[in-house]
Amino acid sequence: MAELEGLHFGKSDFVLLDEVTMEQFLENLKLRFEEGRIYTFIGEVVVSVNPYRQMDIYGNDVIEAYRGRELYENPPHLYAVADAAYKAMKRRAKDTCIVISGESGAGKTEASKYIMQYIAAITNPSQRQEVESVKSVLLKSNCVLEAFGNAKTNRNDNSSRFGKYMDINFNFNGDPTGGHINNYLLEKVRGRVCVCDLLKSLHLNKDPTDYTYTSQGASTDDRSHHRAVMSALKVIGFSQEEINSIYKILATILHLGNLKFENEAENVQLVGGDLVMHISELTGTEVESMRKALLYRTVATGGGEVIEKGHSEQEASYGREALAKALYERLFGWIVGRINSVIEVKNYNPALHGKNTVIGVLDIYGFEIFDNNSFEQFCINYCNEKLQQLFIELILRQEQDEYQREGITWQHIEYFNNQIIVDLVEQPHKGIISILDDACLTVGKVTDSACLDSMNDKLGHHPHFTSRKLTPTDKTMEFNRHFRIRHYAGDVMYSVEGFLDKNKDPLFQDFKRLMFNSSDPILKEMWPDGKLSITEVTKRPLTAATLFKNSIIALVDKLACKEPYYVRCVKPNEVKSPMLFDDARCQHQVAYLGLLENVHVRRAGFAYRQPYDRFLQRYKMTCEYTWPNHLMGSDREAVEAIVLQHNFEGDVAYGHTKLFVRTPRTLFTLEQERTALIPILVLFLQKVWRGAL
Ligand code: AOV
Ligand code: MG
Repeated sequence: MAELEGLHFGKSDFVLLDEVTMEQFLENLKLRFEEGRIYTFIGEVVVSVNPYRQMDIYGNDVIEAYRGRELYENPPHLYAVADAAYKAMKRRAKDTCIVISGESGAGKTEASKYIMQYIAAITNPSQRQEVESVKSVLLKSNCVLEAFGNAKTNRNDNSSRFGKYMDINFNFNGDPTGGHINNYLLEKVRGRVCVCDLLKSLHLNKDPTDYTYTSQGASTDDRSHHRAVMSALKVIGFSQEEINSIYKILATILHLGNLKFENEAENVQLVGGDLVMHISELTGTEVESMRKALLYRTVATGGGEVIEKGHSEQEASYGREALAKALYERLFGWIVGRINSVIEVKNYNPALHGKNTVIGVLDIYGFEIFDNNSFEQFCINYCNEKLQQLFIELILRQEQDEYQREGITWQHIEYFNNQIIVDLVEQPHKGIISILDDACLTVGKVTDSACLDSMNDKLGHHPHFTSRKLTPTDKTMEFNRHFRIRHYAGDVMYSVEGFLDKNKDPLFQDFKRLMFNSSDPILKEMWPDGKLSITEVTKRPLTAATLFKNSIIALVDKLACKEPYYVRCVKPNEVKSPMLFDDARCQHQVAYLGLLENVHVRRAGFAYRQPYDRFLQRYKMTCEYTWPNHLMGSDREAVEAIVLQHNFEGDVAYGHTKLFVRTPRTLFTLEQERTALIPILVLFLQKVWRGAL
């Protein structure tokens, strides 16, 4: 079932382009998109274009067609990559990972779901109960995490506001035995949007005295979505008590949003007493303690004395917002932890069960450039720099390793190394994160713009950093408000406003203590750090940026020791249209995803490689020494005979186990010859069957 697509569908692998230029790349991508061919290879990398319509290419028949086949035997597809990762894991006991990247709305989360479905479909043929239940939890976890962590943004109706890395563990049979999910930087600011969407779909009663779910009046869509989330929660193993607590926390977040403060004779007061009563009931806390935590904070004076300090109206609103966001973040973290506790591999004994191998699937927010870019975009784009760095390193390293293993000389390729930008952000003492942290640790009031000054001082000469102060002629930047990073994907201007607040842990210890003392054991479990009293809180918690940096470094370490497979997603237009291929938008993505470099690297080395036995199997009919009878000694000798007969010696290299082919054209010629021979072959076989030969 080789893909012998006519010119009509363009080239199924970009390495087959006549010339590697942006024009040709885009032309091919566009042609394929318009013909409904949304996937194209670059070697083993799959480039995907969001079709923005339901495609009939994910059914069981398609899964069967890809199962256990080699990459080049079928048209490009996510299933081909999923199968390659699975085969490597199973045949060679390799840990592998599938990294899915692309910008918001490019189709990463959908791709990750198809990949998971494929892996679930091809494993556990004997239908063992325990394996089936691991698979269903892994699949259902997507639904729950999306319900809690996705929101509508202007770029994607179902945007993941968190990054997700899921490890799936396999036993020696290649069946899934468990898994683990890591989540990254849930965007708390958008938390309210997620919660509101969720509550709407759960149709939580608007009456604050009633936080129970009622489906009356909900639309069919809402009801079925609610049913799906509930059933997923139950399949995963959440108890009714836990589900109740989840609802109560969601209702709390909603009600906190309605809470208002007013200034009364210098003192800040709550407007209306009912709401705070409901909130304390929902959170299992005393009304008086809740009221106090909302209006005052406990501070330790220099002399070790503890005093209560009344909030200003602004501080009170700020505290309330911080509490709502923290409740949401901790709830999300707790749900992920709870799913992990269900799917974690238990009682695995390598001596007994063989090596436990892993396939990791990474679906993380893509590079973001908005009109106004803030702390979140800074973190997200830093994460993409790190992943790009890994991509460059692994793709090149993997090639080099293979050439070395097979005893073939490697020729070095130049590429832009974005390490310099990674350093700009993360270098200790000098990088942007370190400067931010210093500003946050400084006692007294440090403003965002003072922090920007400090960046200017320390990073003034950095080729990838600019601010208006440094280049006063730059009209695009407001004085003292913006800085610009020249990312590998393009220039992004960040507004420094709010950076410090978002980087600090904004939540008053009083709230943490209050939640820790909740009579709801599940809520209490989410606030272990509330155990400390104000005098015990001496060490400053790590800042948001540093925590994020640490988690991304840990992620990169995890990925770096696995054999990587890549899915690079492209968003064809900004209007979610299945028809429109916006050339300028696509060109930009192809450029920053480094896809042309990828093709160059792939072509500079050897575009194709195949084990001798496979190559022989496929092309033996094109050579008189190997067809109809194999007259040579070893497979390698037979392959040498095929190469010689076609005069391809100059274009190939012989590895220990594989044949390496430099230009795709060679393989193309063989493929064409093979196709031309097939009808003759069929005639020949028919004659054999009829006894005519
Ligand atoms: P993202 O994960 O890359 O964005 P999604 O995977 O959520 O993007 O895709 C966005 C939307 O595009 C989906 O809701 C679908 O409507 C459509 N779509 C994507 N892939 C397909 C496909 N293969 N077939 C049909 N429709 C598709 V973000 O999470 O915002 O970075 O943060
Ligand atoms: Mg997503």
